[in-house]
Amino acid sequence: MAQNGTTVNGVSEGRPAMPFPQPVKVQEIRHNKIFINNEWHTSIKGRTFPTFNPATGVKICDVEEADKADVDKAVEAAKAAGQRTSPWRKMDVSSRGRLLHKLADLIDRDRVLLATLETMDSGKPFLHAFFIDLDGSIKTLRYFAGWADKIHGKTMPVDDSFMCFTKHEPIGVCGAIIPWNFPLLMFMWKIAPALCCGNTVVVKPAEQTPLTALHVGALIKEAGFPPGVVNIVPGFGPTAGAAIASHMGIDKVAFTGSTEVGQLIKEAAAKSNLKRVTLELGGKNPCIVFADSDLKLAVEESQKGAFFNQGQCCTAASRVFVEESVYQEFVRRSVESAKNIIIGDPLDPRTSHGPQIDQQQFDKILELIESGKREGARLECGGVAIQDTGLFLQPTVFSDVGDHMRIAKEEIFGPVQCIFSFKSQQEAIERANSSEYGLVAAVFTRSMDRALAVTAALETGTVWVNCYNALHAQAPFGGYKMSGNGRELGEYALAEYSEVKAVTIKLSETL
Ligand code: NAD
Ligand code: NW8
Repeated sequence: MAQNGTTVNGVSEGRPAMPFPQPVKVQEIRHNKIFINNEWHTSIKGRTFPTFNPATGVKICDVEEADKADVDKAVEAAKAAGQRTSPWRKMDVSSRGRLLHKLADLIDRDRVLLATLETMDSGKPFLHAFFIDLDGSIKTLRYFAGWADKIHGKTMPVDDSFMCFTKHEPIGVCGAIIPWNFPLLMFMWKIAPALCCGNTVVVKPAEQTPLTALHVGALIKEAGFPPGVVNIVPGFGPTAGAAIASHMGIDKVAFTGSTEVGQLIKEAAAKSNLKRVTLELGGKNPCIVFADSDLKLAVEESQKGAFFNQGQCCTAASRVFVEESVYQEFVRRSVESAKNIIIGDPLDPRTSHGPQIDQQQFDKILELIESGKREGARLECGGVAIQDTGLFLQPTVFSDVGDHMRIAKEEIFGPVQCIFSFKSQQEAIERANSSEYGLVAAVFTRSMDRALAVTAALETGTVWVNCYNALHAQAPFGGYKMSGNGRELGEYALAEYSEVKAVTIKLSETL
């Protein structure tokens, strides 16, 4: 199955000159239970669920299945650990930062094992897991570790007879519901800001990919976090996930996943205790390529944007708008390059494209590809499964896509790049913005004036100029419109995990 060609996601440029890291042989899965109070628990109902390797279809292991009663137990532990007089709340805030750094050290120590587990459970290529997911996870932890002793309030000048200041306090118990596309990285995006602000957490990994989060449970204990600060409840959405969203003892919930479930979460939060909600949902992200751009760069970056992680990214570059005069050339180069992507065993370091996560997603993608063909888009390459290989799909490029087609409007969450042609800047902006989503956008041009003008007009939470998927722990990430509420990463994330207390003191003496 492996063919020669370029890699899709830029890992090749970033590789050190030393030999590639190799996955380890995993003989047995050590952590497959519910993690509460720094201890491993079996499910109260006595149930387990299997987790599969999407590259082979083989079951990796069974995992203890958390349901509402197990979530209740985890919330009790988190509540106790976050009490005002608890070790976690009384801890010197710099020590909180040191614990987060210690966790980052342990993740770095177990990096090869964690990358291997991530690849086995999610199907993403091992080198991507090693260089992107592990790197991003460690950077996220270290970035928020640095904030732990810098969560400052402000002093407000009022009139002479009052002293008025704010304190930023933890919200309390924070629930987190994690998707399967970046299981470890999304776990860190949730727990790192929550913990640096002094909260405690109850986290539900996706049912498809619980293994790396559970290994990190063991590392959280080893790092020395007090019991109950982090609790992990592997299980399904409608049971464990819904129990978190509607729990009266959870003060905030952070969710990454589908728009439909995002709506359910907000509804459950409203109907229970009005818990705070942050949502990272989907996107139908536009990438605008002007004729004055570096075309080689634009082809490469937009392709990485479309196919990275088998297209299973909320940031996927799924609508590429190319200026008319370079459109044919852009399509030709994109197709040539898409045909060279190395598809194969995700544990093989040469592989840059693995399987889709499960049969349901696979079927949904093929159905959308069929709709694209039916509605008259031009299938340039791919569009089919790789024979007899389960969940592997060929990177697919459609040209001549019309804005009214389903593939132009719906999130596909698979390796499908849709290329459109445009005539004017104004037209490109209007078409880019004509979506209910507003997560990210990219602009390719050599003119910085144009880049800034277009950036100002785009209705998205992130705009990348002459790059794609350029995420950093320091920069806020989140959606406009139906792509979500709130921001993760960066200083902005701290506001999502803090309550603000205004203190006003009447002064009896003024001079
Ligand atoms: P999903 O939204 O169902 O799953 C995400 C998480 O939510 C999982 O942990 C799941 O167990 C949980 N969940 C599911 N139902 C729930 C409920 N009723 N209450 C609380 N939690 C619940 O996503 P999916 O079904 O795995 O994928 C469907 C589509 O969602 C994909 O095709 C894609 O379009 C989108 N998606 C987006 C992202 C993203 O990063 N934004 C990630 C995964 C999926
Ligand atoms: C957090 C994340 C990153 C990082 C680097 C490179 C390529 C792709 C992604 C990425 C801190 C520091 C670095 C990526 C990750 C998640 C999504 C989409 C792309 N993240 N990266 Cl949803």
